[in-house]
Amino acid sequence: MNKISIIGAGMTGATTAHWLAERELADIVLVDVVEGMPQGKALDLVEAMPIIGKDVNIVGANDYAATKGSDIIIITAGLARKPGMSRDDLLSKNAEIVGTAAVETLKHSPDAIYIILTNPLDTMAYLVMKKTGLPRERVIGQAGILDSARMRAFVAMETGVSVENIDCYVLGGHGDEMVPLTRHSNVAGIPLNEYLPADKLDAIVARTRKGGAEVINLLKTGSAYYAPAAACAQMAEAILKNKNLVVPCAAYMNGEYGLKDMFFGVPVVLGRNGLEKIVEYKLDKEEKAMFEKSAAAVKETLEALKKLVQL
Ligand code: TXD
Repeated sequence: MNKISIIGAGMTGATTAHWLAERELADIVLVDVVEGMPQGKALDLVEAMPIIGKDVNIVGANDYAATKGSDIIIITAGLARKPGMSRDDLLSKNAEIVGTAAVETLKHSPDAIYIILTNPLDTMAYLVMKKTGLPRERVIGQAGILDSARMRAFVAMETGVSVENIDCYVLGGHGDEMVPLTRHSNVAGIPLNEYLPADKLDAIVARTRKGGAEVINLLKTGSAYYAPAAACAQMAEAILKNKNLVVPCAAYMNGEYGLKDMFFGVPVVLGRNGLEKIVEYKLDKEEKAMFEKSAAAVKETLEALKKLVQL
């Protein structure tokens, strides 16, 4: 059985364990600093397995030793946004938590592939790669699957068409400047900008960009977790089953899309080596301008990180 360790057993961490267990994909370890909480959530999940008929071992722990020999490490540890907070407000605290978690878990799982969730996402993924010295194939950030799924859900609500017929691609940084690509998104093959009138499409794009804040403002106590966790589970499955699934993820850029030495949301091929390949779309002038604006926002947070942490 494969093994997946999730660092941070809060809302997204525990929900990722839930989605993963349903897929019967791997044994799962939940790690958190809060005593008893990861153990309690793991036990509760174990007790659900007879009901859903999945043979998965799930344990909780307060130390990294339990993560030994993991194929995948998912990092969700850190603070989440509250109403009025930007993702960047989380920077200094989360850099400390995520940096330590990455370095410590690698000692127990030298072959693991890392999926990063903690915000500010693109910057935390960069931190993990630099702190661990891992090649870019093995550090991937989750953002684009979620942002794209939100857009797909909004298109489904507008059109009444099955979510299965709707493909959307939201690229760029995981912030308000994210880039929903309407020309490449489609309903059963028909580009969105042909399928929907401009005003409806504009409203969907705007709602997608603010998708995270919309949920936070409703919840008031934390941020979204069902959809982000489902996205993580999809990434883990694509990797462990070597699916070569093309999905938007935050990847380390090495000249693709004209960007270097930063993480950015782009379509990637996910397989057993982690990031197998970056897919490059041909962008028009307008799309390029949106990419540049989003990249500038990511670079700004990255500069702030570099002032805080020696990398
Ligand atoms: O799409 C995305 N990338 C995101 C990112 C979608 C949703 C949430 N996103 C970010 O993930 C969010 O902004 C946060 O930075 C993280 C975690 O969000 P979550 O909603 O799961 O937050 P919780 O419920 O507060 O859980 C965080 C847990 C909590 O139980 C802490 O006790 C724990 O992290 N924590 C730690 N665990 C292990 N080790 C250390 N050092 C540690 N510090 C805190």
